[in-house]
Amino acid sequence: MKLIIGNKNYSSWSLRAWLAAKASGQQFEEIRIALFIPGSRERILSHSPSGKVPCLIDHGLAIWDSLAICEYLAEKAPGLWPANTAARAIARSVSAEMHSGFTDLRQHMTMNIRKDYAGQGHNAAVDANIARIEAIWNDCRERFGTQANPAGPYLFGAFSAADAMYAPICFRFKTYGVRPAAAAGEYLDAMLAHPLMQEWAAAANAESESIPSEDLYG
Ligand SMILES: N[C@@H](CCC(=O)N[C@@H](CS)C(=O)NCC(=O)O)C(=O)O
Repeated sequence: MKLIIGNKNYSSWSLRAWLAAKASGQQFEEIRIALFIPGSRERILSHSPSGKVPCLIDHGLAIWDSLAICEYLAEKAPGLWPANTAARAIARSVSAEMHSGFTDLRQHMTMNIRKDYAGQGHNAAVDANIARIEAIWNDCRERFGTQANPAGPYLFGAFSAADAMYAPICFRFKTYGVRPAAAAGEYLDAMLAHPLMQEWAAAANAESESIPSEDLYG
């Protein structure tokens, strides 16, 4: 398989698919295309019919869109979603809510791993998004995380596709200095300490390109 991704510092959708692919245990070749420079659109389109990253290629079959990629990988590696039916239904609900929502937070707190924008990006709508995310994390940890088999520090115990979907939020909370209380805060710490998150962050820090329009606060 090949996974087409964008800049690790900025491309939040790429991070989701990359984490899911790694967590699935499947071997894949990573093809990184720096976004928004001359030629990048053509390069992405040579792999991805939507012109967007991420895109997974498996024996010539292109699967685009982060959530579709998670579902495809989960068919090969069923452990990517929780085993329990109720937990799996809620994992899919919170993943779909992430995929289709939180537009204010995504607009004003773009993923930018290299920056320290503590205190920036807040308005009433962004703060409502943050409150909803904290509520989701607390609810998942309380209802499923601690009771899952296997238990673990992630939303549904063991690391799942739902954690991959919320991973960019964790990097955003770090950049913008958002610190949730209680179980949500412990979940944030566990995610930021995850070896794959650290591997991605190290690669983001080593990237040389910057996208000025994404460096929102200088
Ligand atoms: N809904 C898509 C969003 C994909 C997306 O917006 N990708 C951005 C990068 S994070 C992209 O490819 N931008 C390049 C462009 O629009 O030219 C998904 O879940 O994969």
